[in-house]
Amino acid sequence: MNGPILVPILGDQLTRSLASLRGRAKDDTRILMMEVHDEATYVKHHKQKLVLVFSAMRHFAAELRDAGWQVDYIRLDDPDNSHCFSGEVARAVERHGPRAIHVVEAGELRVQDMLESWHTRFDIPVEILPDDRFLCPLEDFRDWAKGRRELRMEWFYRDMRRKTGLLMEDGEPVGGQWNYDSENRKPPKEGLSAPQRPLFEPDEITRNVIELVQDRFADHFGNLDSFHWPVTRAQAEEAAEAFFTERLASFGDYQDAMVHGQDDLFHSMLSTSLNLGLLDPLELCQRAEEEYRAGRAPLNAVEGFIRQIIGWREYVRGFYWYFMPGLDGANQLNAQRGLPEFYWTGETDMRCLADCIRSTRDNAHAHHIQRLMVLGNFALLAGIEPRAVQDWYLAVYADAFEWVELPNVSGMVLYADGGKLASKPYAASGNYINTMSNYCAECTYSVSKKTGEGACPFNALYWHFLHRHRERLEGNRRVGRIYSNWDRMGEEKQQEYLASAEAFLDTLTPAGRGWAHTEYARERNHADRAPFAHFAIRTDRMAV
Ligand code: FAD
Ligand code: DLZ
Ligand code: SF4
Repeated sequence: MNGPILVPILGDQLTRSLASLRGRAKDDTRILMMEVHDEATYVKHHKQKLVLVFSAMRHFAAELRDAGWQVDYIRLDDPDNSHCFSGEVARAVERHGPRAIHVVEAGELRVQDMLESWHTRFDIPVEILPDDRFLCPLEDFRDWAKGRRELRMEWFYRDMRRKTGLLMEDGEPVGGQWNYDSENRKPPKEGLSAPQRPLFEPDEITRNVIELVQDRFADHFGNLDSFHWPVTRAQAEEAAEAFFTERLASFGDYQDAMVHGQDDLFHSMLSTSLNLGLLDPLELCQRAEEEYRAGRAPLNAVEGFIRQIIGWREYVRGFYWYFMPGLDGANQLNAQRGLPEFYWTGETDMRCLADCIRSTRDNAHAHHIQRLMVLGNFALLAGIEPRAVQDWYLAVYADAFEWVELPNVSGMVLYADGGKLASKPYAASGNYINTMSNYCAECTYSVSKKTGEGACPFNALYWHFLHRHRERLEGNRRVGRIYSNWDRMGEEKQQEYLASAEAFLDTLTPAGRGWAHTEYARERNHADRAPFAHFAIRTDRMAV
């Protein structure tokens, strides 16, 4: 075949400087973008996430065409659509007889496996290019990780600061400290509220997609009325600018705060744009640093924001590829309980959970501490099966892609990796939620009551969790000493806690499978997952 180079661009590769486009001649390139059912349903994504991905893809294709590129755009309602990536590439190969395929590596293993099958399947050269939109190449992460007794984000982050030069002066961290996290845990003060972020009204392209999603994915979770996500780079830049000038200064102080009625608080709400490729992570961090240098935002806020991006975001991506396949099947705490149905319905008297689920349903978003210390903490303490939790997080958040969702859920929240990502489980009783939010004051449960009727369920669940994992956790230097409090309680009190937790757990109704999966998707997705013990280091996947 001697046709043009075929360049498939996936839904989270919406970047004009993508490696597969850089330096290519427009008249010798055929871009392929595909809306396919398989991707929309491998978990039943939130309706807003579907609209976001399809609308951003359509806008991006229009921009590429305006810039003179030739784009084959396969819409979901195209009658000939085969509804899977490989099927659409096969049709494009038929149409254009390309002499090669150039594609940027996928963000997740499931899709990467497809790309790697194309060479054999189509019998033409397939060049899979590293995704250099991330700041840490995968082989750098591997070199950093291999041989270390334990992996910790903080050490990785310091190297990333040195490498990028962000907030550095003469080789030292600005302000003399690497990390100002201890200043970033302020409880919300009475009446705390943040400026409204820009809300983008759906244009005609987005309205068409909303109709399509309402029509075809009506049984997916989530509310569509409040769709306001940025769907173009220009909108994403506007959203970023509003964050830098109006909310960044308080980002650090209230990073861990939760306020009923203030869904975004001082968070950037930029994860969807970053993950789709509409914004560049380094540019965002440089822009944040500018606010600090100009004296408009304090160091704790700017360092905290930069750490989330060049630290956590890059770290979890490296971690994902380092431990895949295997991480998705990890269950070191042997958690077996089904996901409670209220994660989908929001019907629970626990006000903190109900509010976080409401925000998730209305916005396809909840901020970090809600995901970690309310929704995640409950799943950890109640012993919910990791795959069910992974599927939920992957489905319900507009920013969820497996490379970022899985390490956060499996490692940070559930400790299912046995402590590879986090040095201790983030387990907390109701006291933490009460300190960091205004949820408890109007909850049906009493946060100060420890056991029995009307007691906050987190209190008994906390001790139940620690008790049942004593063997594993007692030796952990960050958790071990809590057991002396437990031992001091005496048997009667301990039994009250355990009985209270069990009585509560008995009330939970597990969710039916239909919430997260279409009939066949779960079997297809989980059928042959590798055991976690495998700990594969996929050198073949590491970019060179
Ligand atoms: P901000 O609070 O403004 O933070 C700035 C940016 O830092 C974010 O946009 C994001 O890109 C990055 N960031 C912050 N924390 C993390 C983190 N822990 N891991 C990776 N990047 C981080 N983030 C996703 O992008 N997709 C997910 O699927 C996802 N799943 C998560 C699941 C759980 C259980 C937890 C605890 C966290 C998850 N996160 C995920 C991380 C974090 O919650 C979101 O990135 C954040 O809430 C997005 O909102 P924001 O843009 O306002 O973030
Ligand atoms: C998440 C998603 C959805 C819902 N739909 C599509 C799609 O139709 N076409 C596409 O190219 N990408 C989609 N995506 C993103 C992919 O599922 C996948 O998560 C990323 O490409 C990462 O590998
Ligand atoms: Fe949540 Fe307990 Fe507070 Fe109710 S009392 S909001 S359940 S932490």
